[in-house]
Amino acid sequence: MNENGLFKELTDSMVELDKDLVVSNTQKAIDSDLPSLEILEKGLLPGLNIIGEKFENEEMFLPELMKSATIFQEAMEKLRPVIKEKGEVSQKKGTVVIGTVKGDLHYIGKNIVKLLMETRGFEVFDLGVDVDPFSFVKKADEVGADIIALSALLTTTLVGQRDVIEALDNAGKREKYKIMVGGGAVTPEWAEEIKADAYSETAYDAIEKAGKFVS
Ligand code: B12
Repeated sequence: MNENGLFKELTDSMVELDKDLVVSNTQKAIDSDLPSLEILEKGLLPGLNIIGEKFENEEMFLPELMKSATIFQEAMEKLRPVIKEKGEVSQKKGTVVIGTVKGDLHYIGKNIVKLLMETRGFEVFDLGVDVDPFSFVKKADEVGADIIALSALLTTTLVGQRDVIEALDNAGKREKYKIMVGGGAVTPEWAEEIKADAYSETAYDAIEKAGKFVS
């Protein structure tokens, strides 16, 4: 089977929520020496996007959404070591504090950004999900971060990104850190409105921009 066929099979098995097939298709793609980031971006993530659309159209419901996240994590167990192994092992480039903002429990995208940043030599402190603004500021101060990276997937939690920027402003620390924002709900307009230093639609773009901030 050609690589597009393999990616499609992977996407389809994700949408069908067939855990065993997703895991075996991921392994098949790895064994076929397909680039690990493409396995992620052309195989697994399109599947999650379709599931998101089906959820929106009420063709799938919360239990299926939850199942998709679990299956995705299983596939990542296979893919993560390959991404790490093939990533550049470079000198430490900079320090990042990352997290998903208050009220938001989505972490898949954040974890991908974290993983790619680590493979590019960043030291990443991950605060997890549902993180309040002051925890971001506290951790960034503690570790001397260069960048604070804020993920938000819900339109209702976007404000959490602005809250972090305001908390920094109020503490007179805004200039100390570059603020990167991303996650499904974020738009370039929103990033501009809250005066974030960078917005990225993909994890790959995020590491390119992060690299520029510390070079
Ligand atoms: C899986 C999933 C869940 C899982 C999350 C599991 C987990 N632990 O993460 C569960 C089941 C828990 C869940 C719950 C809910 N979800 Co949900 N979920 C999704 C789904 C299907 C996939 C999300 C995902 O991981 N995408 C894949 C990742 C890789 O994409 P990503 O996060 O956008 O990340 C990429 C970029 O954005 C970027 N990036 C991400 N973060 C960052 C950060 C920075 C700094 C940068 C630079 C870049 C960056 O890099 C990543 C890789 O390229 C989406 C649909 C979709 N298409 O996104 C809905 C979706 C996000 N969920 C939605 C909703 C409504 C909910 C619930 C409210 C449902 C409910 N009624 O309870 C709850 C909310 C819970 C909460 N308080 O957070 C809606 C949001 C609508 C909106 N705009 O507000 C979506 C869009 C589905 C839909 N179409 O309706 N969800």
